[in-house]
Amino acid sequence: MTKPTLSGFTSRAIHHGYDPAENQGALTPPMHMASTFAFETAEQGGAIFAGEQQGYFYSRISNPTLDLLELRIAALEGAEAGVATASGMGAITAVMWTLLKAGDEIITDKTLYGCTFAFFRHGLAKFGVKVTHVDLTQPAALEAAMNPQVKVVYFETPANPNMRLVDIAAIAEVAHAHGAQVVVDNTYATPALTRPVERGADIVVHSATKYLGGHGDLVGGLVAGTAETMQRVRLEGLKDMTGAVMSPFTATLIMRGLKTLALRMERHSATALRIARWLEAQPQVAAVHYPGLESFAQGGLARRQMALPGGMIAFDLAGGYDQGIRFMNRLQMVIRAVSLGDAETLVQHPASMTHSTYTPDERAAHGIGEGLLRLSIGLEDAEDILADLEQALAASDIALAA
Ligand code: 4LM
Repeated sequence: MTKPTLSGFTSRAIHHGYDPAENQGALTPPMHMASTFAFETAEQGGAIFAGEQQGYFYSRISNPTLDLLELRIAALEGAEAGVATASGMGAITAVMWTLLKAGDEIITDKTLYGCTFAFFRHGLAKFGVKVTHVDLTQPAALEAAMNPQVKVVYFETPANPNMRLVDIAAIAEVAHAHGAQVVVDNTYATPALTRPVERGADIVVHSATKYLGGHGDLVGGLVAGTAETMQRVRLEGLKDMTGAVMSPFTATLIMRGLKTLALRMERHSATALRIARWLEAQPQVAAVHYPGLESFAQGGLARRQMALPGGMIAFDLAGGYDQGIRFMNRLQMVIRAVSLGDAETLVQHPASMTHSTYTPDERAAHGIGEGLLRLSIGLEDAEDILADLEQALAASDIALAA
C-alpha cells in the first residue's frame, strides 16, 4: 500500500518516513543500537566506503534510526535533509567547521546562548575566523557590515535569554545579496511555531535537548538544510571534525518527543501568555519580555513570524539581582535549573548561569541584564505555576524580606 504524503505538521511528526510493514509490523521504529554494519563481501565494503554504493558502514556517519529522525526534522522544517548530532553545540560546531575557514568572517546577532557565544568568540576566533556581532534586529545594520569575507550570518530568534526577535526573511535578503549563508538557531521557537527555511534561511540548527525532546531526559542536536550542504556537514563537520554523533537511543526519544511537539507548544504558549500577563501586572516586576504581550516591542514581527508566542519568558524584578535571587530561592514547585522546553517549569538567572560565559561588559554590550530572570514555562496546570510564582514574589519583596 502506498503511503500518503501527509500535509499536517503533527501527522508528519508521527508518521513521516516510517512504514510498520517494513519492520515486522512494529508500530514504533526499531532502535538500531549498532556501531558498525556487516558487509556481504569485501568488495561491497570498499564500494560503500568509496560512495559508489549506498549502505551503512559505521554509526558515526549514518545509522537507520538516525536516518529516520533526520528525515523527520527535514520534513518538519521544510528542508531537504537533516543531520543528527550529539548536542545542540555539536550541531552548531559541526555546521561552522564545515562552512568556515581561516580568513572568513561570520556575523552573528548580539544576543546568543552563552556557549554559542563562547564558541564563536573564543573557539572560531582562535582558528582565524573573524567574528563580528551586529544588532540583527536592524537589517540595515547587517547591510552596513557585509563584506566579501562574510560567509555566514547567524542568529537565534527568539534570542536566548532576552527574547529579541530577528526578521528571518529580511536578514536572508541582505545576506544572500552578498553571497553569505544564513544559519538560524530555531531552538526556542521550534518548527511548530517558525520554519526559518520557508522564510529564506539556508540552515537551521537545534538543541534537541529542549522542546524537540521535550522531557528533560536527553542531550541532542539537529541540523536541517539542503541535501548537498547536509552531506557536507555529515562528512566534514560531523564525521571528521567533531565526531559529535547522536546515540540511536537519543534519536528514539526525540522521535517520541516530536509526536507531541505541536500539542506541547500550544500548551506552553497558552500558559506562558497567562503568566506573562500576570507578571506584567505585578508592582515588583519592572519589565516582561514575551512575544505574546501587547507591550512587546516587536509584536508585529512576532505575529508574522511565530504561529504562537512560545513558552519562554524573560523578566526583570524592580529589586534587581538581589530580589531575583530571593525570588528564585522561595519557589517551591518551579525548579531552579538551566535548560528549557521541559514539562517542568524551570527558572534560571542567565548572568550567573547560561550567560556567565560573557564578561559583565560583554553582557552589558549584548543586551543581557544582570538581574534578568528566565522562565521556561512547563506543562503543569497554569494555576499551580501562578500560585508558586505569586508566593515567591511576595516573599521576595524587599519590604517583607527585611
Ligand atoms: C540553556 N541552552 O539556555 P545543547 N542553542 C540554544 C540553546 O539555548 C542551547 C544550545 C544551543 C541551554 C543549556 C543549558 C538556543 C542550550 C546548546 O545544550 O548543546 O544541547 O544546546 O539553558
